[in-house]
Amino acid sequence: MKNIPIDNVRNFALMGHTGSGKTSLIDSILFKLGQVDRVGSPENGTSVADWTDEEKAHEISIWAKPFDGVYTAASRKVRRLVMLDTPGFADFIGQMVAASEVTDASLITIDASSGIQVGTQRAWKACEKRNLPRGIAITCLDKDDTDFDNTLLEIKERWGDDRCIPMVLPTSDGQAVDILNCPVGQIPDELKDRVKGIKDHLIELAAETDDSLMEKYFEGEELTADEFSEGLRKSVHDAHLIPIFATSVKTDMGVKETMDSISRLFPSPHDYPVSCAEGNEISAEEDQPFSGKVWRCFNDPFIGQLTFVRIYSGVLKPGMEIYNPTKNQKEKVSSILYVDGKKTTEASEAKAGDIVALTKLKHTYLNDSLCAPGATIQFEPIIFPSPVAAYAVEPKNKADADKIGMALHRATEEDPSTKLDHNTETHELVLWGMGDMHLDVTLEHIKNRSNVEMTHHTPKVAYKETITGRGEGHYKHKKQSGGRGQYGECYIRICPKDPAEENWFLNKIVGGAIPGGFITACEKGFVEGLEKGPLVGSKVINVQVELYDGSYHDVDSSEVAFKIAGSRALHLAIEQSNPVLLEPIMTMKVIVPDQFMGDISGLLNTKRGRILGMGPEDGLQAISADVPQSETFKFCSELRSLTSGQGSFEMEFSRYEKVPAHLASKITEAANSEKEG
Ligand SMILES: Nc1nc2c(ncn2[C@@H]2O[C@H](COP(=O)(O)OP(=O)(O)OP(=O)(O)O)[C@@H](O)[C@H]2O)c(=O)[nH]1
Ligand SMILES: [Mg+2]
Repeated sequence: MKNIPIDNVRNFALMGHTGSGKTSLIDSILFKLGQVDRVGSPENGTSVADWTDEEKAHEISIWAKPFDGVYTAASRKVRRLVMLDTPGFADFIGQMVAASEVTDASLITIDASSGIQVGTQRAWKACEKRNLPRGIAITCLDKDDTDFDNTLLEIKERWGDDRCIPMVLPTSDGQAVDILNCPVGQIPDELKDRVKGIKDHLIELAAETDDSLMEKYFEGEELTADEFSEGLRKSVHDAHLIPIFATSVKTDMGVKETMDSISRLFPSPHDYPVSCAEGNEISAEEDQPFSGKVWRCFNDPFIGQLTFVRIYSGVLKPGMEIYNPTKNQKEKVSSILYVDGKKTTEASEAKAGDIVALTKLKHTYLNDSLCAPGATIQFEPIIFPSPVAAYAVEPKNKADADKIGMALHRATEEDPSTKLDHNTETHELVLWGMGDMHLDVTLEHIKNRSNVEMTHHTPKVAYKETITGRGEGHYKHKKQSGGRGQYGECYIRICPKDPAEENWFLNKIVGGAIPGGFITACEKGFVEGLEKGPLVGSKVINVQVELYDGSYHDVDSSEVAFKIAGSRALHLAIEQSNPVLLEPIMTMKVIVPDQFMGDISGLLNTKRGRILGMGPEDGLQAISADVPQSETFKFCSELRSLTSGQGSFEMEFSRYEKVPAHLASKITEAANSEKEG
């Protein structure tokens, strides 16, 4: 890669609603950068960006991917464009979040035929979080019934008239004008007044970035060309100016002008210092110690482990020793790769602003920091949304049982918005993700990569049981069948235990009715007895057991005999103590636009939800509610369809609660018939 000074690097992520043309724009840009000899398209499977089997099959992007190239702008200035294509589909939000955390700016795409959509708002929100500089490409302007000005108006109404300024305007004959670069004489008559008005407004925005420029402006003095362009860059940097670009990849309109405008206006890594965990600012200087953050890991079937790093400072070269402060491990840089879709190019060095993949790192994983040995620069980890949808998975062929653990482990390690949960109570392997599509794609990816097929079903709920009354139990385990017999007898009382109380076992044996060693054996029997309750065979919790009497035999008593006596006595006692079924309750926070409040309250009601509160949050409404876990497995898809994708939610385990009696009997019957069947 040509050695381009850091000041001339433009690093940005394409973000926006699914289908708004991000990947198509990347394909078009890569063609203009000379990276490919014809323009690829996600539509017909020729996209350089959407190249994986899963992306081709679903015709959407699934993973965030870096691309870069050297661009000679219309001004003859040479810029390096480092771009991240991100998926817009809601299930893959984790990839967009990661990309937005490691780039210096964002280009948000809005399909002119649809306007601002829920994915556009998600992208905007992610930018707001870091006050990320951003521009907006209005795409698909070749489509019927699209109108640049209508979409522009919608954008201005949503995000500010003064701030959202068109920089690349369409002409009535399907061309585009880069208003800052087009010589006045070449501006079509239809746009002359408009361009002048915009430029006047831009001068004001540029002047506002600096007191001395403001003074000049008020005194009627003209800003120099440098003052004007630097002022605009600063205004974009501060997200006070959001440049808007008119594009269509189908008619090749406005793409080059957008690249020129981005090259001119977007920040360089120098303009965007990041803070490390210790609070120090790391600036993108080559002569500073190397530092970087891992934002994605991927196991390439041919190359092996690829660790994608955003470099924040210094220079990285093959063969260098580096340090992973997150894991306190040394690493050695093997190859440094620029990855453009399927194509990889070995680099002799990489520096601040770059997004590269390192091969063969041994201890480094997603969200780890890397730095020069002795520097100990650590960055805050990227916070990913928690997964909310789950599949219980099983191998399709029993012979693959050994392989699925490894394959799932690898997939979840690569994708931070998935989680693997080995539920020891239901004995199920549960894969969590951001929605059914995400889970389906993860299973497809595993099948394509590891040749392991899985089936899935709704996970079982890990019910528990407890008692609501007191009970007594007595069991004498006595067997005489020739040779040494078995003997152990115990008497117990049980009662409900306060969850905060740690002590569940009370030894009230007096006078040596049961010798010490056999008391421990009884205790083991109680522990075993609590593992399988009488209702559905699940764990029994919050029970206090008091052992108060028993008897033993000098010859026949053994640990085993007392363990059996303990476990049986406990079961008898539980049966007398009004056992009840408990279910896990999740606390949910559902976020929806105002107009869906009624529908969501209704939906939560049908799910036995208890609304805890509601109130405004970031222009939307947040409803918090307690919902039994058994009712949450389909909530993700129901919420999406009810709100046309505009609702989102998160949830966490809260506590166990009694299952209402009418449901408990159904669950108990089902569990018993399953046992018998
Ligand atoms: N007519 C027209 N169609 C376009 C244009 N840009 C993209 N498309 C089509 O729109 C569809 C979606 O485009 P993508 O580039 O895959 O959209 P995306 O934003 O990457 O979508 P996700 O990856 O799902 O987030 C494809 O069928 C494209 O061919 C355009 O400028 N004009
Ligand atoms: Mg895409």
